[in-house]
Amino acid sequence: MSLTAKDKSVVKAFWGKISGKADVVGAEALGRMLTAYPQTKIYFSHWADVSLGSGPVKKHGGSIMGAIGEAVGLMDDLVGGMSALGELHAFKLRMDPGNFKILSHNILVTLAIHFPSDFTPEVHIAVDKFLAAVSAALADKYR
Ligand code: HNI
Repeated sequence: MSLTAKDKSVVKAFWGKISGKADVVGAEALGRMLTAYPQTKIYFSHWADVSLGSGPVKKHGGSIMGAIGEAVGLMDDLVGGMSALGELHAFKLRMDPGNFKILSHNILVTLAIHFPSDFTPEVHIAVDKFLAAVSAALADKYR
């Protein structure tokens, strides 16, 4: 399912409102994923602490949202623009691509909590589609 011009403009406008809190959102989304979906912890077993609010979770949450912020600027060519990150997850980390859905869900939950008035149903569907497109681009290397 590709992003329409409307989806892209809704995502861009919403991102403009939330980008200042991207680090906080990323840290909470990652921490929620590791807490509520403990099977995802297996990929982070080399970290000293995988709990919500820990140093590595905060730092890595910021990196993830940084990459997603970059993806907002790459919406016309996500597969090309995200190919290096796709290779990392597929070949180096050997992460099960089903996990992209789990993280995306946790990002949506966190956005809804932090931005209740901006997170309208219209924003919800556009951001959901955007995260699915980012995930599909990252998973392209598994094919
Ligand atoms: Ni992911 C590393 C972005 C989903 C497990 N990941 C990264 C890095 C970025 C990143 C950026 C750092 C790259 C670097 O250092 O060069 N990851 C993203 C994005 C998504 C995503 C944008 C989805 C939208 N990653 C996931 C998921 C998992 C995951 C769903 C596992 C459940 N990622 C990792 C692991 C690393 C990683 C593990 C290495 C972390 C480390 O510190 O060793």
